[in-house]
Amino acid sequence: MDRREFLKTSGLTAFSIQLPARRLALASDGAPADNTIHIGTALIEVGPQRFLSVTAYNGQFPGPLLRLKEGKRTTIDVYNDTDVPEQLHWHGQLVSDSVDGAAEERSPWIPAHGVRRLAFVPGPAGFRFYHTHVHAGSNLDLGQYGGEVGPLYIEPAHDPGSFDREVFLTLKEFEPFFSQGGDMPLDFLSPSAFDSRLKAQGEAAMKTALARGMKKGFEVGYRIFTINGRQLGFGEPIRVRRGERVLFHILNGSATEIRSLALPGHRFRVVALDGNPVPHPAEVPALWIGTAERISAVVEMSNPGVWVLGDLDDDDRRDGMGIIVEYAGAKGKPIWRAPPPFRWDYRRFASREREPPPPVETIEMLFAKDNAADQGFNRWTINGTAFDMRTMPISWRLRQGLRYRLRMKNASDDIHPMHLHRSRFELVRIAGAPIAGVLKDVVMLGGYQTMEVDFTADQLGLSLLHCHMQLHMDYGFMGLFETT
Ligand SMILES: [Cu+2]
Repeated sequence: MDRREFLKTSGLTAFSIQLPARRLALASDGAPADNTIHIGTALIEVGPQRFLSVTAYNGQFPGPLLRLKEGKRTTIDVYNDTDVPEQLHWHGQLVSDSVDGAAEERSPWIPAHGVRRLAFVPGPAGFRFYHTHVHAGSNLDLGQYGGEVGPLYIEPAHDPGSFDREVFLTLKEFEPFFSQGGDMPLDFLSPSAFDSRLKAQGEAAMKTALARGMKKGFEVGYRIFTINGRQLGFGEPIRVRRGERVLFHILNGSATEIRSLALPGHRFRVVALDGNPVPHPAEVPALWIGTAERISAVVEMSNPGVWVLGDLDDDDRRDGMGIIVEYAGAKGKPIWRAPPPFRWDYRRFASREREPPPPVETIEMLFAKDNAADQGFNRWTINGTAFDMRTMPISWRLRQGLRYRLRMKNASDDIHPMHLHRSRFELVRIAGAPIAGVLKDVVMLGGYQTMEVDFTADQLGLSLLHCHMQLHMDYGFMGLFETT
């Protein structure tokens, strides 16, 4: 279904079930919901007198921090005040496919100018988030290119550890544009070894395409970069005191980008990845965060001054990707210093003892890029097939309660943040190297590398696997599991 067809169909649907929104919301039991979200156009001030018009949650960016209690059932009314049907996805939570918020899983739409009441039991505990799950394709006003991203924290039954306070940071770019070819950082992951067969395959495909006179497929770039919706230097700094331990919950809310972050003169003690406590908390000088990944890290404030907590990329930091950290009593211009060379390695946080149990089955997946094959956009395939949005076929059938292994082979030079809905997976092998105990819902798969992850199919129904880059998922990089 292309964009026009989609709007035609969904427009009809929306028309037939428009109105009366408020009555619908109260229909179930007459009581107001625990939380309310309004999807609508908002003006957000990202810099001095620089206002952007974007679709957002409750008129703000990021959306409101939702704090839910693990295991305590909650209700949320989601009003859609726009002209386009919406899906609101509860990223990282183990909820049913009717609530999860993905059309591919047959979650009902939140109709245009309509409302849907959602009821679910939040979990697991930790740092999650919520975002739109609408197909954007070539329309940069739709999907996660706008402002439909918000942090969500599920209070654990037990105390997560010692810190003095929490700071939530949402990283997000605005004013997207298309270009032919991009400049994504590719050389920061460890292990860094390429698989020569995947490389040969990917390079041959690219060579064939370019020999046919094709240009490179479209990539997305941005003009504005923000943390919590504000460019570096605009808005309030993070005010700290010497000796304080600050727990940062950092969300990469980007539609397509991988981000990095450093705070000169300080180190991050990573305690959780994607909201899940890591077996081996470890200190690092910088963070690398794939699209939709989250990192929770404690910083001990032991170096008084005024500092820039910012992206390692000079251009992106200049365009706003940073926030000032200011010690009480400190004065002067905020200081940025690049950290020492450093590679991001999930194994640093892994268990040293654990042996992952064997799976009942290993599911092989080959990811490939068909350069500029879809009206100038790269088409993405899993095992040779681009996901068909009209038929939304089921690719893999699973039995409930069994442990499966995904062997994901990347025959492209891009890094793909791979996301599995309604589940958490354990990393078991990265580019041939073993790893155990790190639970995630998004993981960066390196260019021309293979990664293996295990998960237990404990959620009945449909679960979507996809690359979390909007541009990749919209052009085929998705697949569906059904668990019975
Ligand atoms: Cu991708």
